[in-house]
Amino acid sequence: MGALPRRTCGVWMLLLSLAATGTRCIPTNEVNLLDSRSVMGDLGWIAYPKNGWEEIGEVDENYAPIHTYQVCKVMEHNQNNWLQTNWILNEGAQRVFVELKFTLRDCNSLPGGLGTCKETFNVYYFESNDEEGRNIRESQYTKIDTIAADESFTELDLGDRVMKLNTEVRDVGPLTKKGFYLAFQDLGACIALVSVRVFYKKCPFVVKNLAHFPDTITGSDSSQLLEVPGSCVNNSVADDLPRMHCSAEGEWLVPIGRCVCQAGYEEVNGSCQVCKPGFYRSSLQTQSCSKCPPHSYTKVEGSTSCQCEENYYKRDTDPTNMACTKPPSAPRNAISNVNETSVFLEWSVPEETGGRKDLRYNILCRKITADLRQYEPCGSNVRYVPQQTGLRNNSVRVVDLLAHTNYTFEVEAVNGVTELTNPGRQYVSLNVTTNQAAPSPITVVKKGKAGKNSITVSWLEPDRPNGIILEYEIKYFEKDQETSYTIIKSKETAVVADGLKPSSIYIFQIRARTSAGYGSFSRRFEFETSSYLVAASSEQGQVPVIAVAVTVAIILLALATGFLLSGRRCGYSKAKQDPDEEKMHFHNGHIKFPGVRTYIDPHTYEDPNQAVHEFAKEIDVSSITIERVIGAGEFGEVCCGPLRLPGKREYPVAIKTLKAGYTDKQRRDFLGEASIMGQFDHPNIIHLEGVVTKSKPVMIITEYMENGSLDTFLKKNDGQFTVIQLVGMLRGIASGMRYLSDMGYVHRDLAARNILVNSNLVCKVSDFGLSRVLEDDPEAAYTTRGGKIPIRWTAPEAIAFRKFTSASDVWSYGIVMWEVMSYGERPYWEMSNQDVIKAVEENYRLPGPMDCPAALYHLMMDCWQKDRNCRPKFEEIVSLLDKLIRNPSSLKTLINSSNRVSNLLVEHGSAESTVYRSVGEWLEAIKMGRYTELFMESGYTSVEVVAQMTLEDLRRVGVSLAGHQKKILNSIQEMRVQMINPTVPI
Ligand code: ACK
Repeated sequence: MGALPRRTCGVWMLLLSLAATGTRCIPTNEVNLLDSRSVMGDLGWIAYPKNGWEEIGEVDENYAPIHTYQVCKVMEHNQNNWLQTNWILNEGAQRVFVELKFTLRDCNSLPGGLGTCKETFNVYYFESNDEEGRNIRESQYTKIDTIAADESFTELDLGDRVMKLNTEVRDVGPLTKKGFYLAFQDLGACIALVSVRVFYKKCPFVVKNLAHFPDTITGSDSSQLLEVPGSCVNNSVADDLPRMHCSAEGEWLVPIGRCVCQAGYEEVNGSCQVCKPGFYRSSLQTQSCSKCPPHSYTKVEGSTSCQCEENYYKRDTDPTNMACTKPPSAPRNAISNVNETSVFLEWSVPEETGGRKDLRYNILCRKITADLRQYEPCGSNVRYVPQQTGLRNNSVRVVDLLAHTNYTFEVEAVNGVTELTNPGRQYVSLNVTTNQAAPSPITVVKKGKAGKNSITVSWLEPDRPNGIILEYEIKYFEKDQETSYTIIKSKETAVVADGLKPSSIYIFQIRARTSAGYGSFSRRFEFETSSYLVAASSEQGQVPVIAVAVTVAIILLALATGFLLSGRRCGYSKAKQDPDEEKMHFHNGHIKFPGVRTYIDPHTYEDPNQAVHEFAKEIDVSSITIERVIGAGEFGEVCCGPLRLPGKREYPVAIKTLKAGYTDKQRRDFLGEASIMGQFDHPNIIHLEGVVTKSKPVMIITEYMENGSLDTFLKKNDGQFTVIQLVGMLRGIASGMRYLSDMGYVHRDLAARNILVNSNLVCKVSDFGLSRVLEDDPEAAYTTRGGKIPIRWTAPEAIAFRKFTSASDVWSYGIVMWEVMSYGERPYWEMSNQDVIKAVEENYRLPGPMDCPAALYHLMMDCWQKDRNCRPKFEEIVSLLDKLIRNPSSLKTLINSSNRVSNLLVEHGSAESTVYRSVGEWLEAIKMGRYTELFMESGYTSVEVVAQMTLEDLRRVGVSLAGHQKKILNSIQEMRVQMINPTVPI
């Protein structure tokens, strides 16, 4: 018999199969339809002929059967041994895999049987929908493949028990029936079929992008990709179901789309988990559950939104992550500012903005009816700038109101949730009375007589004067030279513009002023001056005579008129030709000649009440609360308390009262101060709030100055301030005085007691009276000429012959400087007024206060120059003090204390003469006056600037002669020494 002994063969095959296979781990994407190794009982395969394939029934160490079939008819001819598996259900797979593990004997290693020995076997399959059992004929099988061994074993291997196991896999398909049989055909080989595994491949269930993809059997074709729709996991959704592709190898490829957790759920580890109470998820766009925004809550799981707390609201359009909000409270601190027939309303944001950014304001306007009984809506004629409702800014201008009418404005605050609530309107209201409207523009302007240098212009009253016209303002300038213009103020309807160039066109514009203010300027009118040539040639000889005669007549008439008028007007307006006319020149918006009078003396009003009401606002007594008395004035007590103007913030004011039993003159004088003060507007001049004249007591309301009058304040704080602080105070006073002198106002009683100090140490000039100097100043004494004058503060020329000017104010300013630097010491101590007058007359001056910087004492001494023209102007004082403040080291040099003798006066010596007032004066003194113009043109207009000059500068100015350069430079050098180390004559 040519077969290997069965027993022996069975043992080596068994060992081999165990060693080779071990514990089998099947990939998850393979599904076994048959695994011979895992069948516990009889495999039930059929071998025919019966002596072909035979099963070797062995068990492994776990006593599990190992089904191994072997055949080894290598010595016999014509072998055709079939081994048929039982029916294998394909479970829907169209393509299955057959994995064979086997060993095969190397024919060469067999003794003799080479002619018949085979080294391959065939594998077949047969498809059927039912079990066919043995009824399949060989011809019905379809061949899958001929299987050859990669490695065959030899006799030697057998001895070593080293077996070589082959594994071959073949795929079968497409399958179309429910099941199939496999068959193994042996044609004369020595084979042991250790295991047969039949499986198909699937793409296993997977959750990808929040979608389930089911187990999916791969397609029938090895290159086929099956598109598989996923289904969203619980609580997730998708617009388009996501898809994936199952490859023939059982791999998921190319995922498309995804599901997202529905609102109220969030994705955690591939599933959708519900939002906890207190959290919400409203939109599929957000990733995860969010905490409820401020002022909202949710008590349930899976919330898609949060509910607002009580009294909090949300608009549908509010983002879900926005806090719940409230309507705003009413606007605060609303104030109004009336300008003729327009009113500017301004307010502060409400205390409670409700937490929203869409805060807006609406304005409701009502006006009092003609019968003054009730309010009615303002109507559509009123305009609101920028608009009436939905205002974003805290202000609005309401224009085109009726003049002299009472209005109520309600400023309502609203926001996006106002309409969702019903808390009542949140508004602040303001009562406003419009002023008289300004006059309408002048429309008719005519050219009168035009001379070579002048044009007479006349005009008609405006169509709507809206009150009594107080004056006209005539602005004119040479055509195309608008930056340099002149303004004439006139009470008449005609003026003569003079100082003009011949044959030149001038532009004129005129506007009227009533107590309501200025109207708009008229349109521009162009008028031309005449020329000599034209006049001479056209009038042909005769006319010049007439012209000269007319001119002379006009001049005489003008002189006569001027004379008469100046007599009538007490001569106060020395700068004017016509007392009803004022003239100011402007260049680039600045007054060209400061000092030209713009202050209007209330005396010039026939009715003093008119003056008061022109310059001072009438305040309703109910707006004032008198809290305490702070002092005694000439006319009555001075009190302080809060002023509460309708629509304005409350602030403290000083209240000067006119005591009961006053005479008409006293009332006039008392209110005269308000008429003066009301004309000023400067940070160093006490500010007038208004007057109370319609009830008693009559009052003047001014800003409140916390630190009271400067002299008392300094005495109280002796030695407490730095020099810079003291100079700062002096600078403020000088600045206020510069303003007054520019306005043409002479104070006459400048003294520390008449300066008030506020909490920021700002000093303001106060005490503006008409007869005040004579009446109410306790320092004022009667002079030999009968006037009552504050001797110690007053310049000698004012004492001697009442020459009160800004220059005499400068003298007083010098005394104020002395008071400040000596912390409120009394000037000239206890000397009598008579002795003071005498000493000053004899050129004695106050000595420098203790520790006073030399530069300041030097300035004081300048203010006390006998010749008033030699005293510095306030303008110069301000700029000098500014320089000292900017350069504090300049204040370090003090007056030599050993030379300072208190209680003695110092002689006003000649050393002062080396200090030059102007560049011109200096150049004249060194006989270089010819260069004055060149210096001025080059901007070297003050000695301070000149003191910085170098040789280069001199050359640039145009001083080219070496000798002159030397002379000037030497003098500049001296000037510098003088400035650094001012000589104080002791
Ligand atoms: O030195 P005082 O406290 O300051 O005493 C006088 C007093 O009234 C009599 O004039 C004080 N006084 C005057 N006007 C004002 C003001 N606007 N603010 C504060 N105090 C003032 C002054």
